[in-house]
Amino acid sequence: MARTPTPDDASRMPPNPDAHATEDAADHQRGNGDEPQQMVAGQHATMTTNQGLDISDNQNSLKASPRGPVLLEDFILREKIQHFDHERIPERIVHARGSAAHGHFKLTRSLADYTTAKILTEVGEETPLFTRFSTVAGGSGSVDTPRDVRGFAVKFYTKEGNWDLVGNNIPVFFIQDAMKFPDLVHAVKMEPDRGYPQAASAHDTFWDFVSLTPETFHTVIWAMSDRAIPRSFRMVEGFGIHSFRLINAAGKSTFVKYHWRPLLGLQSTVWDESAKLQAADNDFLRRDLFEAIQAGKHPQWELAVQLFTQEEADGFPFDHLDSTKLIPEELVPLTVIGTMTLDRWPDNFFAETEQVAFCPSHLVPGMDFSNDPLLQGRLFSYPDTQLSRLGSVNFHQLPINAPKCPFANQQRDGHMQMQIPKGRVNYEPSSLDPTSARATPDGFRSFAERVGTGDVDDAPKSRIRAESFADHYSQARQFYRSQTKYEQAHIASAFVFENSKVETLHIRERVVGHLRHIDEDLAQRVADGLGMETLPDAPPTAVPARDMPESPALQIIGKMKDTLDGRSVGILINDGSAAATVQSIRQAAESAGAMVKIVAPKVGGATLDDGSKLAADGQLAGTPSMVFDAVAVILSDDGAIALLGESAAIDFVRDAFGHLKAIAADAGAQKLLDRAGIEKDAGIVAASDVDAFIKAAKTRQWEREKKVRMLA
Ligand code: HDE
Repeated sequence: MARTPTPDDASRMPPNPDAHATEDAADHQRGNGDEPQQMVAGQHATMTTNQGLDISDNQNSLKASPRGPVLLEDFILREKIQHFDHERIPERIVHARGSAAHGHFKLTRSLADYTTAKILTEVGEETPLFTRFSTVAGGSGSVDTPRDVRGFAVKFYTKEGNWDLVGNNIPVFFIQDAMKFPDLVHAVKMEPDRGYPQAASAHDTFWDFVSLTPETFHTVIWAMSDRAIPRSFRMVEGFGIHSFRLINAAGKSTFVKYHWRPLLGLQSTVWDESAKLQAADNDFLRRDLFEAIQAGKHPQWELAVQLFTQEEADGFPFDHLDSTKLIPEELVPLTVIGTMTLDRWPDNFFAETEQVAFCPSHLVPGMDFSNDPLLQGRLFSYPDTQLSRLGSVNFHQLPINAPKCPFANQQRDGHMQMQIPKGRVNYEPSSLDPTSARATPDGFRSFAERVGTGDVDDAPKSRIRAESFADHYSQARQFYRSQTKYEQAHIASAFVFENSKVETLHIRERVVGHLRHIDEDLAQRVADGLGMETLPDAPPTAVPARDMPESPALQIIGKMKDTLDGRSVGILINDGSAAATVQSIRQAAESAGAMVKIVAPKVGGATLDDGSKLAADGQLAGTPSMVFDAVAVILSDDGAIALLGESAAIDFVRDAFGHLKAIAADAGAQKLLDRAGIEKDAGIVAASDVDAFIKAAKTRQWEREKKVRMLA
């Protein structure tokens, strides 16, 4: 019986010459024949099974007859389906949703006085790295823009081994002791009986836990600030949070805190924008990072350090071992020591972004830990979780995790061993193989800290929280009072929003009670926003808040840059739009550093007034103004009238206005603005005044906010 032709017939065509070229490359990669041969996906001209058997038909399973049962014998079908069935691995228990990029770090200032670590002493050296940004609470398939802390984890492939700086975009953490981490995470994740909310802290269990755990309040107030709703991963700061140690050649220890500062400046969204972005584009931050890197706009961060001695730490008004505290920049200034550039998107999301395994105990000689009890717990947790996630003690052999310097020891075997160690010697000491790996005096040494001095008290062992950790409110107060009035309003509103989702009244009351310790005005605003008749009592506290000097470095607005560099501008057009105006706005925005996208009712584009056809980058219904930093609306009279009946067009301008963005409009577009009820202000400019538009587009119109939103 004649076989029905199938699409696979095409794949039986002779392999193309390019495929042979890549096959050569694969052969080259296989080395001189000594190493095990590995087929790299996509680098072989013909399709094979996992055993290297050429496949002749990738469309049809093997059947007893054309309409008969499929045969168990069909090992090709079984292999394919079985591999597919096992594609997923457990997602990270926290930070499941992430996006990453390759890049490098270049040291500009040596820390040789403080450390022997080559990565921090060899000025001009470029160290390859891999950086993963993440949300914390949501699953791997959740959204990019919930209110949440962002992970900021960097793996430096140094000459002396991998150094992982596994930080967050907020410089403090919710809890002081690793013992509380599973409780914190259980409380913030979806509730166990109902399975929601996904990726949100606005629910009873989170606020129940934090309101019973006063140490969380400093980080909670950061998480209620606009830091938790960033505009882009490219525009977040990063913090190692804990104090670490640097050790110099003389064995002297200096404490260090690490800070990443984005060269594009900080930038946040407003909450309504963030919430709408979750519908407009689940992948907003991932797409933003990908598109910027693909466009050659490689994001950069300065690495800065705060260095301090044990004696200086002894004089701080708080305990530097307490991760709920930061060291204000005014107390210990930041020294910039180098720059990170992210310039390459991973080739494969699973192999790299998903399988990368960070751990704070990945460090190099010249570095060590502090006694921060949160850090100490992390040292256990990360390698432990990699075992359940990646399934084998050999996860360090995965290409994304393997050091780029030589590594050797007598650890052997285990699931998925990828190496083939040679010889008899798998132990040490040994004399049979003089080339087998030995310890070296130059290797990693722990700082010889003495119990009874410095950080470590001479005291009986106990399960006790140090008294020096007891002040839970002073830095929260300092943070709140250091914000601009706009940011303070956002914080108060975030508390109101989140607690309005809390169904249990006494939890809401407890939260407001804590806020009274931080700032009475904040507590009152939140109580009003929640519709409370009276202010609840503040809970008892061992250490009442002290007033600390304001620290403008804690603001976001103060750290935003008036720039279009790395930002995006959307231009809404329709048939008949003025070609010259579209062109002049596009040119000006691009030369100011922005990426420009054309939005039209049809993705095929629109015919402009000069008869030319301009293709759209996005269709109006799927490209709302949330995805831009500023918008221009260029419409003919007829084009505008056609859009008055299109709510996506009205929303385009209304949302841009509500999200405090600059809008350039020509005469036609004014009809749309009028329909949307938009009043003119400094951010609404004539499309002909390109300079005014670019100036307004570089910032958000904070003064407009009181007109568009009832903030707490
Ligand atoms: Fe993590 N954390 N964490 N964490 N963390 C994980 O490790 C943990 C903490 C951070 O992109 C897990 O590989 C404990 C602070 C980032 O792959 C896990 C404690 C900070 C990432 C884990 C903390 C972080 C993680 C889950 C309290 C900022 C994502 C998957 C003692 C300094 C890394 C994994 C990536 C991931 C444990 C607290 C940052 C379970 C026990 C503080 C950026 O091991």
